[in-house]
Amino acid sequence: TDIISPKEQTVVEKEGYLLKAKIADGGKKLRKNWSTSWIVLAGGKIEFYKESKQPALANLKAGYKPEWVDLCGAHIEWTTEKSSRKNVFQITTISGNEFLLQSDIDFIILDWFHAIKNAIDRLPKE
Ligand code: I3P
Repeated sequence: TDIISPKEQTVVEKEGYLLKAKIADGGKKLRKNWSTSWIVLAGGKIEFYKESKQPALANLKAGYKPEWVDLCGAHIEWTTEKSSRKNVFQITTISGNEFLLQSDIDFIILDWFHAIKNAIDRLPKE
C-alpha cells in the first residue's frame, strides 16, 4: 500500500512551522493576515499547509493541493518596514506574489532564510 506519487519523491530540504502572511497576489496588494503554516521547502518550491494538516497524509489525499510558491527567479530579503514584528523576511515571486515569513526565534528564522536563499541561488533565474 506504499503508493508514492513522483511528487513525493522530491527531497524535502526543510520543513516546519512559521508565521506566514501573503501580502500581494500577482502584484495586487492583499490585506495582511498572519497565520501559522507548516512550510515545506522541496524541489525548487515552497508549499504551505494548514497548521492542523499532516503534510504527508494531506499530500496523499486525492485532490489536496497546498498553496505553493515557485522559487525560480524569486527574491528573498529581510524587511523591517512591512511589519511591526521582528524577524520578518519577504519572498517575491516572478508572478508578483509576495509573502512574509516570521518566527520570534532567531535561529529558526535564520535557518529558513538561508535554506530558501540557497534554494533560489541554485535554481535557474526564470
Ligand atoms: C493588521 C494586523 C496585522 C498588522 C497590520 C494591520 O490589521 O494587525 O497583524 O501587521 O499592520 O494592518 P487588520 O487585522 O485589521 O488587517 P503586523 O503584525 O505585521 O504589524 P500593517 O497595516 O502595518 O501592515
